[in-house]
Amino acid sequence: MLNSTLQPLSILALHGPNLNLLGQREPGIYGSLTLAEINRLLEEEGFKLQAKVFSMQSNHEGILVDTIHGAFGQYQGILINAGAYTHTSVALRDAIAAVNLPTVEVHLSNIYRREDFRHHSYIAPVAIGQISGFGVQSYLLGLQALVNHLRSI
Ligand code: CA2
Repeated sequence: MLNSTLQPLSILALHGPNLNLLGQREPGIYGSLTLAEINRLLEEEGFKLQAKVFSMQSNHEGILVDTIHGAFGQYQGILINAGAYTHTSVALRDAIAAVNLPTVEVHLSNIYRREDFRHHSYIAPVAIGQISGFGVQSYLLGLQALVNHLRSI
């Protein structure tokens, strides 16, 4: 059966610090795709799911907080790889809790197989779920999970 009656969704994909360097350094940990390539794959996956994906990256915590605030009323859900701010930022966690938009946390690497300081996420308790360790597939699986969640509420 065609899904032609599905409500179109708008999803914000947020990328945190240093993720603009993807594809240029450390391909062994983070893969060889650039952020632009990941964003294009997210758009394509979104198209299949009838969801429009808007991507944004910043190295600045306050800009990410402002972007999360601005998401309220504009997007139905947030897909976030907060990078190193995952492990440090109460401000990002509070912003996600404040806008109360369903949020999925993703990581390219498996943060639990890495240094101890990466094992704790401030985002996880305010996210509906977390996907970690599958490279670019973490983003695509996260988007699928977020859209499925939004269509089920
Ligand atoms: O695995 C992930 O997706 C991380 O969120 C990536 C963060 C790291 O701090 C988290 O613990 C796990 C780091 C992103 C840095 O990205 C780079 C990309 C290319 C070259 C250097 C860094």
